[in-house]
Amino acid sequence: MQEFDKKEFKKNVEEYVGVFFRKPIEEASRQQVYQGVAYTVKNMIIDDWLETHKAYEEQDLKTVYYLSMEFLVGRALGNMITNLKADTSIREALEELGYDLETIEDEEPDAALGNGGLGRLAACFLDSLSTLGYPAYGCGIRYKYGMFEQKIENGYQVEVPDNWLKNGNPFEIKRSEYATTVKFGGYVRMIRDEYGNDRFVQENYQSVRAIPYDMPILGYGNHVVNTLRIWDAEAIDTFNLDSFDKGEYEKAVEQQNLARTICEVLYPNDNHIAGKELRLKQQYFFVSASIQRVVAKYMEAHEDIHKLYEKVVFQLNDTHPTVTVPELMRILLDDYYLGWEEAWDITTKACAYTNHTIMSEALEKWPIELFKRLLPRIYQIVEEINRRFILQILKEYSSDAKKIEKMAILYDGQVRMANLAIVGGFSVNGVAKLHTEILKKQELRDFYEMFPWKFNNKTNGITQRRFLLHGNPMLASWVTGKIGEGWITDLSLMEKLMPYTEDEQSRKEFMDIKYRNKVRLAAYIKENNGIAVNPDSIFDVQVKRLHEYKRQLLNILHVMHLYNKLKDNPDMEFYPRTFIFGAKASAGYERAKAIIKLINSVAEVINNDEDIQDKIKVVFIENYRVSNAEIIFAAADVSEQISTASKEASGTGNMKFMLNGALTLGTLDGANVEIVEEVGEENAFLFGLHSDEVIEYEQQGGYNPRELYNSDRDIKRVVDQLVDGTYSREDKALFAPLYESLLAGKGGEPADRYFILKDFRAYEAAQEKVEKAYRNMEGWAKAAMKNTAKCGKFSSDRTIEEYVKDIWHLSKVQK
Ligand code: 26W
Repeated sequence: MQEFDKKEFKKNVEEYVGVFFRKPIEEASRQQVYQGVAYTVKNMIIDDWLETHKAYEEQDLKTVYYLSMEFLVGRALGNMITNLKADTSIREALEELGYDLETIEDEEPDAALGNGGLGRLAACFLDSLSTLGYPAYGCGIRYKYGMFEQKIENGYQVEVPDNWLKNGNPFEIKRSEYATTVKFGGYVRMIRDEYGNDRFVQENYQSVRAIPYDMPILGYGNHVVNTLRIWDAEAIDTFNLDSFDKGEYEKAVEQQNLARTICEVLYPNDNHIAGKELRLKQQYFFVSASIQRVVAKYMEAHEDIHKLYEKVVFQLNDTHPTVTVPELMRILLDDYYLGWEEAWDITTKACAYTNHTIMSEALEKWPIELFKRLLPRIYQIVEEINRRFILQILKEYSSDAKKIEKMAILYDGQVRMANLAIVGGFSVNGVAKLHTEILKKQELRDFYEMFPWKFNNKTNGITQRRFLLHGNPMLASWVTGKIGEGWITDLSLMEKLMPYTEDEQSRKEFMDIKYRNKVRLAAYIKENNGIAVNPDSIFDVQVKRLHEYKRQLLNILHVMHLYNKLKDNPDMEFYPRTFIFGAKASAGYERAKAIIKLINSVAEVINNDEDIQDKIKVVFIENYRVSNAEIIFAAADVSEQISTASKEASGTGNMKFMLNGALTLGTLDGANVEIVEEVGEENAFLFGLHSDEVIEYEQQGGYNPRELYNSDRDIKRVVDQLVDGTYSREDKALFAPLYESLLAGKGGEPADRYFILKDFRAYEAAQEKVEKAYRNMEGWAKAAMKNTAKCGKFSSDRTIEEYVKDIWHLSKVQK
């Protein structure tokens, strides 16, 4: 890349606007200027992109292919400018053109090709891989509609389609030259080839053309550009639509429909499977296209397919891309004519699986009938993998019949994807220490016993480039002023801030920045929600997907309880507090949607009650997503991480808050455990049941919340307020399903399955400690700074280095 030339930059922006929109820049809309800037910035990295890939080829480097149904990358422009280190110069250039950088950045829609944690983790990993200089591809789907846009109407969530491509995507490049064909359905026929070998061919199938689109992933200040390759489907035009042959005509139309639907929309479920046929089509579609391309590319530069695993490793982001295992087998067996053992040796040395959840409703299982009908050849291969695996089980545990029941890949009419992923790869990892332990001891215990060497932990991380450098520029430059800019690529250097926690002036500066970030968020809330919030109040924030196990309900019940106390006792000591929520609920998840409505109803009542004198404010931020998350984390005082212990595999929001100097109020769940290990218990607020206690209760079928309800008047009061019209005057039954979930359960599920009432008093006590701690501003400032100073471990750079060392075995590119 050449030196940044401001004049040249402005000229380029003007030229793009002229060529695309036939307008002088003075008359262009903001969106048009954004397009001009985006193309100009893309142009600045094109040479680096080419050179990076040339270097990979020349150095013949092993590459990781991160296979994921989701990449929640968010906006690209600001991130690229940051990683180009061109922030100041581009800001200046734009100002000379009459625009500020933030306004232009705001024109870009988020690339919301993911639900939540799993997709955002994939995006952080790509950022780290490029910054560290490792050869990597992200492989995924180019959904036409990403995560839905959330509108709140009359307190209810309304889902609006996210048409993120409507103005085009300046950063992508269509690579038609790498298109491949993916086949569905039909049947498999065995034929004998000319050498007398049995061969399997799929016939009478439907096929679609898979077309890759590449997006550049730029490393920080190192000119390394990796690729996020997402696939779109197009119809294959081999049939003449005017044909009089009815069968051919129908087939052509069916194939067109298949191509139209596959990449239409991201399934908006998080931690819950809907078991839809189209989803399995999506999975096979992007996996087959990716693996075919990877093998072809490998063979362009190498002779021996047997050594594929020396240059290629596939990381499966949860079980969603698990058909990688049989698809690679298929290619090796049917296209390269390898024997089973040879093919299995290569496959199991090339695939590795990450588990992201222990929620049983998220464990993927496909009905055999569906799997076989859609993927007949793949199913045959899975059958053979299963047959051989069962023989292995019998050999090792001949007397134990239960083993087969628990471990078989095909069982009870279903294909169990986690079992396939574990058997078909060399590595299984959890995403936080506690999570990995639970996998080993509970969920995957039998597999751990059989293959202990496969199991390992990789505690998640986040990229400080997006969530501090870009999201919180004031704090970022303060940190750089104190300790230099090394932290941007080595977050462990944040430790160097520790001495400043003892310095009064530094504490003042730190809290002053927090205040200004609160003012920034308050302005955002005013503009987007019309609610005025007080930046002097405690900003207490819970932003994440809405799920019962994450216990937004516990948070809002506690707010209702505080409100009761204040009403009873208006003069009680009370530090003003703003409770901020942001969360999307899956479209079909009724209880989650009821919780959103409840939060909004509680907000409506409390925010408009003059008796309260603005001591409590409740805000539900509409359409929580990566772009507004950056603003929210920067402004938080309290980070709510209150999942039922054992349920949150890791959490990554918890790390983003910590980085930005918020104190964790949480359970000993997921990565909270490690956060507290780093920062010290005295700088966090822990409460609630431990994971082993939760697991023990669960094994006994739950606990009895009625007893608590009957014996604790305050608990009874808030629970009753769900159904007495306090928050639903128009319809008392509105929140009855929530009331029921706490006291009765439904369809055999235990009452208060997530221990909300059980943990209520402990949570209240922890909240009281928060208030007390905040009154001591000096102490709070110290603790907040320590959170920032001790967050080094939680960089995704550290996580990636661990994956490289223990699983992928990559080398850095020499540039
Ligand atoms: C099939 C439907 C479905 C969709 C998404 C099932 C499961 C998922 C994901 C595995 C859910 C998910 O995002 N899990 C989150 O992964 C994060 C990254 O590791 C963790 O930090 C979160 O704790 C975990 O909930």
